[in-house]
Amino acid sequence: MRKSIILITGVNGEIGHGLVRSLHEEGVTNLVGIDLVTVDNFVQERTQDCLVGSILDQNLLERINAQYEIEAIYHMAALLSTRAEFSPVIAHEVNVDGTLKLLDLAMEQAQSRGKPVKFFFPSSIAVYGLPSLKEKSLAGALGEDDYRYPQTMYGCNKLYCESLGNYYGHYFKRLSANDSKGLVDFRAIRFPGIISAHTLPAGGTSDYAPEMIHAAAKGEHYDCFVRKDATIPFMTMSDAILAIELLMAAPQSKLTKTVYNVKAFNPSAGEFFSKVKEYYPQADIDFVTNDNRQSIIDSWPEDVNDEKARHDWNWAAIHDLNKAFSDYLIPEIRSRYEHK
Ligand code: AKB
Repeated sequence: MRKSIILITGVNGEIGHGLVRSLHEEGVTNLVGIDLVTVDNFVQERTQDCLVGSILDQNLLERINAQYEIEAIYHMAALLSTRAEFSPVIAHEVNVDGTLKLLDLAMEQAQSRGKPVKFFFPSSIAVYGLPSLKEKSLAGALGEDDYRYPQTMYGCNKLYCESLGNYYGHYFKRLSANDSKGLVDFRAIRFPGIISAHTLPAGGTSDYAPEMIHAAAKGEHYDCFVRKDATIPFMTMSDAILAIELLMAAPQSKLTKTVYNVKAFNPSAGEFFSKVKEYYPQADIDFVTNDNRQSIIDSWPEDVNDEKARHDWNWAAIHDLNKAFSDYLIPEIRSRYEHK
């Protein structure tokens, strides 16, 4: 008999760590992870098994399919926006071909189990593309159907994978005699920049905020690569995990969309810097704009409308900017670096 598991790809990544932490705290004991690297002890101790390999390795996925019965997949493995701009073809292979392979695994599992497999997909505000700062300012908070003109390979990947997930969930092999509708229960959130107290991001363009506060906490100099007026939405990692869990726990009948916006706070980089200085007056931070990375931030929305998530699955961020610092970032970051 195959063991029933929950599969997390990119398990050693930022959101992977947050998911493992939260699901383990809730008593989930059948977590299996995949990552390109050997996972750290934190993940190892909280998972039933961790497989080192690529989501593109069909033999690995076949092994997983044979060995396990998958209840749900949290597909976190991806190349983020900055890294994807340096390696766009590899990004497409990982972000799109990898997602297609995982969707196909979910479908095969659901068909053999005879019941749906839940599939969480982390999309991104990178699917949006504003053509100018003026239009970004006029557009304000974007709804899910606004300005879906991505200007990065990562954003293109995420937007197409949203459509792939919708296809697998509602239209898979629609000329076949077998009805697969609903077997892959695809659910996605377009995440803003995410700030974790426990981990640092790798290869994102929104990384300036987490990099700034972690550098301040470590007493290190930091050159912020965006202008002080650069503005995009952010949320804490704990709120990102809360959003995932609320969406995945929602009855399918309550969901009017497969892809949702969520929001928490949207400070400018200068406002974020001021907040950091409140807690770290000695923070040694300069603003040295990288025009290319800035152009990506300028194409992303200054805010998003998350009323659909609020209505369908009772989403509400716990941390606004002030609470993000006072209740999450500062206490957790201090304990992280003071123990070092
Ligand atoms: C990135 O910066 O690429 C990601 C994102 C906003 O999706 N953190």
